[in-house]
Amino acid sequence: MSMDITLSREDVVRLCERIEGAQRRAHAIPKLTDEYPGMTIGDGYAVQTELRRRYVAQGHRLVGWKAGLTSKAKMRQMGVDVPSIGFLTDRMARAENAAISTSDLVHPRVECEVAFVMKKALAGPGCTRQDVLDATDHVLPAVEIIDSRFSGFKFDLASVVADNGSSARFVGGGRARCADELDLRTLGVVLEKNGEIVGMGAAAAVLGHPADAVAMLVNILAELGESLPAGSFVMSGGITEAVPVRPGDSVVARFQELGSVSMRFA
Ligand code: OOG
Ligand code: MG
Repeated sequence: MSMDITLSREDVVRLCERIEGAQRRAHAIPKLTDEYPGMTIGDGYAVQTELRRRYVAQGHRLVGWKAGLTSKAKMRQMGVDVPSIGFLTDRMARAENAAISTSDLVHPRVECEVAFVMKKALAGPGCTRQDVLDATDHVLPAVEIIDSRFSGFKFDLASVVADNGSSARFVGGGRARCADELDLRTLGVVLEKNGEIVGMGAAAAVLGHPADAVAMLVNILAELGESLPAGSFVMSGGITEAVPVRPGDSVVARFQELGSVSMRFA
């Protein structure tokens, strides 16, 4: 994975403004590599870092990070075979059972994920599954609402990284549990939309163990010169394919051992 930056500072800022505009106005834009075919993953992260800097400067609070494209189901669905990371802010969080507006989103999709809340800071390189489990305060079930800003939800890794991994909203809920009381590989989840089962899987779908996805995230953070602070909320990546939602839909993710997370869309 090349973290080399080939774009000029001016181009990074220009692309960041384009992404920020698309996120704010909820309108789709062509993927960035249509104009910059030579964009690297490093360029994507440079744009994402600039986006994070701007949101923080505007008063958004960084609450954690997400790993993406960590399961075969997601990689197959999106045609990308390398995981990515993105940042999460307080403005993206929604309460359990909330009505989530779709008028400020382009084409939202939901996915079920295991979330980790950290009691200790973690820094890479070389972060392992065991390091993650030792630093975890508790795990909880979560639903991520992703929303690519790219037309047709079609992109490549450099573009989706620049768009902060399609991050849009997230809902944590259910029951918080200590990670060492559970087998996080065999933990099952069923995703229901309007009372019908639309996806199911086990958390092992995420890189063999969801804590491995968090370790990978910490190691990518190290390549960006960042670390994971204590107190961070971390989503480990969609277990099943993401499912499109529209106004009027209700969604429940039922996790074995961890309870369920519900929301509806307006
Ligand atoms: C990229 C974000 C993927 C996940 O959990 O795999 C992601 C996308 O599919 O738009 O959040
Ligand atoms: Mg996700």
